[in-house]
Formats: sequence, C-alpha cells, structure tokens
Amino acid sequence: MKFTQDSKELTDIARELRVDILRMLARSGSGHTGGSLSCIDIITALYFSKMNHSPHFGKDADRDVFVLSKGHAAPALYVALARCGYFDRSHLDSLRKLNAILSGHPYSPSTPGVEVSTGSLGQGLSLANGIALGYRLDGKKGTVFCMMGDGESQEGQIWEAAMTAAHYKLDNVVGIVDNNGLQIDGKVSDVMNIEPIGDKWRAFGWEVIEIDGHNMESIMDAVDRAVAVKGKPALIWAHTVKGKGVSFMENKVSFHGTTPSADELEKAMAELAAV
Ligand SMILES: Cc1ncc(C[n+]2csc(CCOP(=O)(O)OP(=O)(O)O)c2C)c(N)n1
Repeated sequence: MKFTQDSKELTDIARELRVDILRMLARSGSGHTGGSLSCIDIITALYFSKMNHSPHFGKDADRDVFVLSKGHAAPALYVALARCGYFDRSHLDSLRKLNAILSGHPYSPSTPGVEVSTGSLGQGLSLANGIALGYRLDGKKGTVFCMMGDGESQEGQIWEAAMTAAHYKLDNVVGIVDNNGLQIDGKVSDVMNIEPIGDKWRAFGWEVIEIDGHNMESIMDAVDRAVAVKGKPALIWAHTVKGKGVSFMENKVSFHGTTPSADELEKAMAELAAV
C-alpha cells in the first residue's frame, strides 16, 4: 500500500478504483453502482492519504477506523481494501457469490478490513460513536470516520447519534455526508427533503465543513480540518454526483442499484481510460 499527499496521484488512484468498481459490479450482475462512484474520491483520500491504518495493524492498535454507514456502497470500500492489501484482489471477482468473502453489504466477520457490519441505513454513526467512546476510555488516539448518505440522513437514528456525539463532545468522530441528491427511487428533495442539512448538523452541535466531494485537494484539506476540531464532532458535508466519472451514469437514479451491462462496461472503460 502506498500513502501519498499528492492530489493528482490520488485522483489517478480514484479513477483506477472506479474501473475496479465497475468491473466487479458488471461481473456480479448485482449491486449498487451510483452511490459507490459518488463516494470513491473521499474513500480514496482516506485510505491512501489520511487514515492511519494497515492490514498489518492488530485490532488494538491506535488506528483510524472507517464505518461505511451507507453500506450498499460496499464495492467502493472493497476495491480500496483490496488495493491496500487487506485481501487478495481475486476476491473482487466473487462479489455477492455464495460463500464469497465479499457480501452485498459490509459484513465484518467475513471481510478483512471491514470494521463493523452495516447496511441497514441509519446505524453507522451510532456504531462510530460507540467505537469513539471506547477509544476515549482506552486512551487511544485514532479518529473514527463515518460515511453516510443524504437519503440515509432521513433516518431518525442518525439524529439521535448526532445528539449523542455532540453531548459526549466526541471530537474523535468525523461524519461525512455523501450528498449526491438522489436516493433509491428519486430525488432526496422529493422523497423527504433534508435541507438545510448543514444548518441541522450545526444546530446539533457539530462543526460543519462544506466541500466539493470530487475535488481531491478540498477533500484532503477538509479531512485535516475536521480531525483538528476540538471539543465537538465534525461533519464533512460533501457535494457529490451519483454515478460520478461515467457520463451516462451521472445523476441517473436508474443506476442506484443496477450494474453495467457488457456494452455499458465497455463504454465506461473507454471514458475512464480517456481521462
Ligand atoms: C433501513 C433501510 N431501509 C431501506 C434500505 C434500502 N436502501 C438501500 S440504499 C437506499 C437509498 C439510500 O440513499 P442514499 O443514502 O442517498 O444513498 P446513495 O445515493 O449514496 O447511494 C435504500 C432506501 C436499507 N438499506 N436500510
């Protein structure tokens, strides 16, 4: 695994991970494309630049922890973990297959590097809070990053957890909202509007940092700023595009839970190769 602070290099890694995501989803024929592509730049910045982690760390190390609360975007996590050496890349060929180590949603007992099982929307931030409180009790230094969806932010448990993190002044928790504007069957603003989302998190006692979630320099700067916040939790409110990186998938709700056909994969590969 290589760590880098170079945003151009990270952008290249993110593009390669997009290729891995699309190939694994096309092969599987089942899984979530749009929301995996929208969060991959942020996951790249965390796993290849900002998080203190390694497949060789023991569970009791002072490591940073990543919780993918929007668990349906598991492909984005899996390609990063594979490239970081948590498991062999050949496993990417068996996503969602019987007895495979890569389930449709992160399942910690079977996948090395997956810290907690997630996918029932709304629960990840509560898990992150619990890990962060444990870290505080144990005097550990790591930060717990929790990636949520904007559609997921309609879940009440998110807001209970937002209160909890602020109440306990969990400055070792960093929330990230992958704000791509779409959910399973339409616009988030039509299904159940969550705006003004930044004001809501602020009112719950969080520091809020608003960014373009596809600009690598902004992402890296936001992570540094969020980790540096003291006395309260921080939220990175990241504006993203569902299906980002493949023109005919961008902002298409139909690609929420569908995978590329052979033709679509070929077109997507050509686009990504041309970048
Ligand atoms: C409790 C629960 N209800 C419903 C679902 C089914 N589901 C999976 S993804 C999704 C939409 C999530 O939207 P968002 O958080 O915006 O995800 P993204 O656009 O980033 O893919 C839903 C309703 C679920 N996984 N968990």
